[in-house]
Amino acid sequence: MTQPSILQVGPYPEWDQQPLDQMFTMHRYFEADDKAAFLADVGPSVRGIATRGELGADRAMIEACPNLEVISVYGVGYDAVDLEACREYGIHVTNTPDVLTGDVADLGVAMMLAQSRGIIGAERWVRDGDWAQKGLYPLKSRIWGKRAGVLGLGRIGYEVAKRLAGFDMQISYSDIGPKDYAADWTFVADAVALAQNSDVLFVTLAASAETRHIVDAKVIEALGPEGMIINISRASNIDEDALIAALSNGTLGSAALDVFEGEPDLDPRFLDLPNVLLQPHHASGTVETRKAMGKLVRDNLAAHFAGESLLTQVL
Ligand code: 8YV
Repeated sequence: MTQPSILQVGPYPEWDQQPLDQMFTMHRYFEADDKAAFLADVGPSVRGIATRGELGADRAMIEACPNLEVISVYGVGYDAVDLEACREYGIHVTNTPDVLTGDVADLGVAMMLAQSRGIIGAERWVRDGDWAQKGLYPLKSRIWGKRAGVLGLGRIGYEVAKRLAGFDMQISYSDIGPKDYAADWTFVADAVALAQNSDVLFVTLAASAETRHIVDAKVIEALGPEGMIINISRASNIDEDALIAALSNGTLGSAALDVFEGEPDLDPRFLDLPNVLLQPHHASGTVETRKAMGKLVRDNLAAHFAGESLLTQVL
């Protein structure tokens, strides 16, 4: 029996590539020089697409694969897949929730600590000899006991809030409604009011057309010159122009970002700002999590082609 053909949108570690190559006929889209010609060539044979989180499947790709049955997303966020096109053509979609939650929350908290205590600058202070030449590193404000806002109390937001509670932070959150599992934390419906109530704002929302630029100039202004924004969700949740303006003119204190519009080619203005910590979209990037994500991508594809129920179905 011939193996199902899968369009592979981005690269995977060897521990995923090997089993995928054994189970399926993999077509490496990301290696093709002429993407349109590649799609025109292999598209008709393709029955599945395996994505990276941020490298998804748009309508043109989906329509170039008329026999497509399933898209297996390597990530919890499936905003890079055109769900409307999938609905239209009856294509199933799966993602990789839960397995990455703890690591994403860990990095978000690490980013907050690094920014608030100036850990990156302090390390440079030691390496560059400033400690010996200039003396002690400038003092920073403490983080424990401060007010944290969590915008989006889903799986990741909840794990962030749990960790922040360990720092005795006063926690507020916004979501579509109060959560019964968040009795110790304060629900604030409006994002501006949440920011007014927060010293640090964590953006942990699943991205969609509705959440685009939910963190806008007003939310940023409400955080104020001592405020900090941490984004471990998607760049589209924040108005980047407004963020860069506020970081430049000091109306926002600082930010720590794991995601960027147009990543990995981020807006070069970020590189000139001393008050932003930049991370290469690697909140889920531990060996353990990436192995679990890769396994889920394969297991969902295998389940689909075996006619079994999908493990983590979006559509
Ligand atoms: C990426 C992510 O998928 O889970 C998500 O939604 O954005 C990440 O885990 C990861 O960087 C692999 O592409």
